[in-house]
Amino acid sequence: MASILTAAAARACVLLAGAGSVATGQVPGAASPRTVTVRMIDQGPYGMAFDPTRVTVHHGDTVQFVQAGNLPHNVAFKSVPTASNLGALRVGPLLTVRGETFAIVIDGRFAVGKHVYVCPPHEVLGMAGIVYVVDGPE
Ligand SMILES: [Cu+2]
Repeated sequence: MASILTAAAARACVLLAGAGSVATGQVPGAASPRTVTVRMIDQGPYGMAFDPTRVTVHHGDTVQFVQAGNLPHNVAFKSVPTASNLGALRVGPLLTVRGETFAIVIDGRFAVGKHVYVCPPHEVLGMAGIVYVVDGPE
């Protein structure tokens, strides 16, 4: 009797585990956090660029900037929604070594909307980008 109950309980656990993995991976609108990579490159029409120039993210996602060039680059937010409160995130560190990264978690400091940033040393060359923060499913 006891062994039958144990087997039934084990089957129930397997079913629950299966349902859990489906829920986190497949249900539309329940996307798990993503990491979006933006490369800082010494290329593009004006010599310096963020690649891609525009990314769209949800709260919980991470935007990871990667130094992929030879000149120092950084990220400074220039125009953000009024409700955003970036604090110390407003100006990131200067990345000087190829492969160096700077990751930003899109948390409550970021309001929904358009966040325009530049690389201050190369702003005059058009090195700029946009992080769009959206809610809900893509
Ligand atoms: Cu730059």
